[in-house]
Order: sequence, then C-alpha cells, then structure tokens
Amino acid sequence: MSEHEFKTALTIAGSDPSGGAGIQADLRVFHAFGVYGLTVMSVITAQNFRGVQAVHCLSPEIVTEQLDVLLKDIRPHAVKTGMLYSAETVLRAAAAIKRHGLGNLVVDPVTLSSTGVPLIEEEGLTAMKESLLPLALVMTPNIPEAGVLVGSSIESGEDMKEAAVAIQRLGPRSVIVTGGHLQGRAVDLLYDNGEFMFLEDERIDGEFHGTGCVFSAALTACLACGDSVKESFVRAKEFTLQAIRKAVHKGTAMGMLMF
Ligand code: PXL
Repeated sequence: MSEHEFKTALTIAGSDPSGGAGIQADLRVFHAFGVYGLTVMSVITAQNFRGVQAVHCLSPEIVTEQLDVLLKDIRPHAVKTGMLYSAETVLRAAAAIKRHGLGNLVVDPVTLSSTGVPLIEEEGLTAMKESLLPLALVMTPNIPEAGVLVGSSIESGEDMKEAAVAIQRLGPRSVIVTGGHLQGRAVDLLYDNGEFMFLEDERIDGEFHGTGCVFSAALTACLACGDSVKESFVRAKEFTLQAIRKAVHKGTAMGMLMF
C-alpha cells in the first residue's frame, strides 16, 4: 500500500473479551475495510457469550495520556467513540478530540448492552450531550438509545424522524437512528443536511451481539476512506446486514457477527 492510500481510523472504546463488540469488533471492521486501526481503551469489561458481568473504568489520566501520546504522532482520518461509561472519561475524550482538532467524528452513544446491562452512567450521558455531541459529524443511536436521548419512546418511522431532528439539535451534523429494535422490516434513518433518507431491509430474526459497534465502525472506516456521510451510511448498513446474515450462534447465546 502506498503512503497515499494509507487510511487510519481511531476508536476510543471499551474492551469486549468475547470479541463481538467494543474495540475488538472495531479493529476487525477497520481491517475489513482496509483501514489501519488505532485504539485508545477507556473501559475493560468482563464478559462472555452470555453477557457483561463486570465493568472497570481505566483511570481518566491514562485515557488522556493514550490520546495525547498517540496523536502527537498521527492524525487519524476518522474517529469513533464507543463505550466511555463515566462522565470524566467522556469529558477527557471530548477535550482531547478538541485539543487535537480531530474531524470525521462518529459518536456511538453506547448506553446498554444487548442483554440490558448499563454501559454508561447517567452523568456520562449528560457529559456526552454537552461536550462530545457538538464535536460529532455523525451520531448513531439505536432505537432505545435515541429514546433515552430525547426522553420519549420510539415506535414508528415518524417517531424516528422526530428523534433524529431533536438529537441533531444537540450538536452532531448528522444523525443515524438504527431501527433494528422496531417490529417489521429493519429500517435505518439518516438525517443529514435537513434531509431524511430511510434504508429498508429484510429483518433477520434473532438476537445479535455488537451490531451497533460493527455498524458505527464500518461508518467510521468509510469516512476515513473519504466517502460522504450518505455513501458511508449505505455501505455500513450493507456491511452490517451481510455480517448478521453470516452470524454464528454459540449455544443459546446471541449471534456473533461474522465478516
Ligand atoms: O455493543 C455495545 C458494547 C460496546 N462496547 C463494549 C461492550 C458492548 C456490549 O456489550 O461490551 C465494550
């Protein structure tokens, strides 16, 4: 690969030892898109194929130090944030992103694990709204996350549109609400430049682990490659759908995406 084609993406996220979500999933997705992955770890979870058993935040100082040391040497073409958990970590990630002038920021507001374990503190969510969202190019909540962000339940395409508009007012340039949690066909919505774009696909029955991480990492990789938000949305949705189609189920546990 020539110097010219060398694209890099940074993920600031938590560790998932099962490999299905978090930093491990992000790195695999970046690699699948031919993008060189950089990682700053915020949180370590203890989990297996059945769910999250424990969460341990790294010290806020080491999060800042990882970012400052890395970013002295390299400027990623795109950045995503995943599980940050505490307000302090959110504030430090946002401060470093600002200090280093990083663009193409995707914020995945990781709030709940697929089995319902909280992955962010309440103050962390407030800090995210105040400090991180104004820096974001795209925010990628799923239906439950969008509901938490706007304080109402989302049950239809119209609700998704309203939520996307309300979330956009919090600061990100564009919003993608992923609709896998709604009944019926799987519908995702992009709100970009004042326009709505729905992408609809067949629903694949079952519970899957890490779909939000895989989708937002794919989006980040496409942005790193220079694609527009719209193009990145289409490619990331297709990538995630293919990965769900190929998912492997370990016993009775949730499907692990394959790509
Ligand atoms: O899928 C959300 C998520 C993100 N990051 C980490 C996780 C999970 C879900 O379990 O463990 C580290």
